[in-house]
Amino acid sequence: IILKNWWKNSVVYQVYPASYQDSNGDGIGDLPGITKRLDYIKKLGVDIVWLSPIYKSPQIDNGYDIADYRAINPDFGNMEDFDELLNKAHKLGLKIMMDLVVNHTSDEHKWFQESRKGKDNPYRDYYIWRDGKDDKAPNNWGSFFTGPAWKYDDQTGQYYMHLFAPQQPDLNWENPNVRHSVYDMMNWWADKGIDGFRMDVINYISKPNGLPDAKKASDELYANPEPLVANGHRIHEFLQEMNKNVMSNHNMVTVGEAPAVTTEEAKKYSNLSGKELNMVFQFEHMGLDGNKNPALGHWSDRKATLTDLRANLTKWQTALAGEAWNSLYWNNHDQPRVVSRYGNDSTEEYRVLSAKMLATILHFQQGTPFIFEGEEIGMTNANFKSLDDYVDLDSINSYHQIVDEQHLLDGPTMLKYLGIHSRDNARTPMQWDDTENAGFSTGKTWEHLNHNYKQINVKKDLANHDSIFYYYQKLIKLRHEMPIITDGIYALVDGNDKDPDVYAYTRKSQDGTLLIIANYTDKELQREYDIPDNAKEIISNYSNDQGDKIRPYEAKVYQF
Ligand code: TEU
Ligand code: CA
Repeated sequence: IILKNWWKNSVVYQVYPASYQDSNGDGIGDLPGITKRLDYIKKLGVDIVWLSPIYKSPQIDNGYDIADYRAINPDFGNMEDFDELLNKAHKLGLKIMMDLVVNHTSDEHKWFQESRKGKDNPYRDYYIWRDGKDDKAPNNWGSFFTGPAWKYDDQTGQYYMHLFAPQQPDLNWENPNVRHSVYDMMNWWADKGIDGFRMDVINYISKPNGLPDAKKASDELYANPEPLVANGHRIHEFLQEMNKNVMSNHNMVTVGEAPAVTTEEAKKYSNLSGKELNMVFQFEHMGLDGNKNPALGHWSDRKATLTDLRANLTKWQTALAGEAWNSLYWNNHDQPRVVSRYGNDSTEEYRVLSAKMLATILHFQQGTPFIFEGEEIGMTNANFKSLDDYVDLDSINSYHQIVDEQHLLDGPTMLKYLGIHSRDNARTPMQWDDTENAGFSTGKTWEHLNHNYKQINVKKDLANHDSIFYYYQKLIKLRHEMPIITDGIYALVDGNDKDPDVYAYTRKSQDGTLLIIANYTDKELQREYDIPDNAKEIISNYSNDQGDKIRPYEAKVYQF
């Protein structure tokens, strides 16, 4: 039988293929490697595996630049390897969620190769081509990866739009042929048996009529197009059309990556009526530690306060309740490691405690939790010391723009900020054991390992019953067993919105109450909450509960 809304009490595990497990010694993770590790993923207890892009790609942006949507990147294997992965996953009861990157393609995609040939090529209109204005780009937009959002192409004397790298031209969603080509491709994967899609920057696909200039601050080289391209005027029409053509004909789960999405917009995207997506990734809780100067974006060493973080999570919990569905995440391949970011990785004791504390805060909320590879063992930021250690184009471009071109920061400061926020922090190879290259590969790895793999690895966590791994395993099991974690109404404990140090909230349903208490600090605190005598502690990162005394990073959940 097919359970309706099965994704509501599911937990997703994200695999970044290049960094998970190398099977042939070339230093790059691959599909046979992932297949080999599915038993491990099953042991954690998750329901769905989201694979970051595995398609044929020149890998300018690690696969988010797709050259062929129906072929596997040769470094990762071939289609038989994929079929094997899918088969084994299904045998284990795991679902496979594919990454769908359709705001843009690679410039090596055959649609773009055709498109750039001539103004009357049948694929011309698959992309966004415009004449320049007075020998300059058609508008003032900047790319999210620095530089302008337009590239001049000699062959036809026009510019094409690229919100990301120049090798990632934006598709023209105004063209119905583009839309139906995408739906056909999605159906092709669905017919193959995959179980869902994570949709890359899906809320950027509808561009504004006339492509007007965006507002630009005086110290910015280009204007940020995000306010104009996020949640554009035709976005809901496009997603409803996609839903009609694809999702409604298959039993699948969808999550849209949606930067700059508000709760009001999210209620449309992920409405329980099911006309568009099942849920979106919102970004507000990832923006709380950004730089106050917009020209510096997220490059900063500011810490997010609990007050801001809690206010944001609470806003999303309450605004969507009963109307739409939340995704819940601390990490992904674009974000620094949460234990370094919102937790404390300065000592082994605090690393373990704070990783569990953050997991507790997230996993008792309403929504579908996403775990990024390595999060379940508390992997930390790599904090590379030299620019040469970085691979991510956004990190390298940003360094050159901010330090060399704009002189907004000196080199050492920018390096410090890269150590805190670079996407490479998430992308270091998975730490399986304490042997050479952490058991990830026998060859030279495409991205440096985190130096701490001898202390932090899967083997060690599996051998210790108090490990972060087993804590995550328990959180997932509780979600599967207790409907209240899926259905319960979320509320902050009275007055907790003013507590700078402790996060305390409840979930309530006809099954009773859950009270979640989490100390966000390394201080020992004293707090009194109303807890009936018959309350049972269902999970904690400390043994021997001490009641009103809440120890550093202590997290505990009572049921009554
Ligand atoms: O990320 C989109 C992304 O990084 C956004 O956060 C964007 O940079 C932001 O809106 C700017 O304010 C996705 C993928 O997750 C990422 O790995 C890709 O590099 C990117 O799209 C392009 O495909
Ligand atoms: Ca390999």
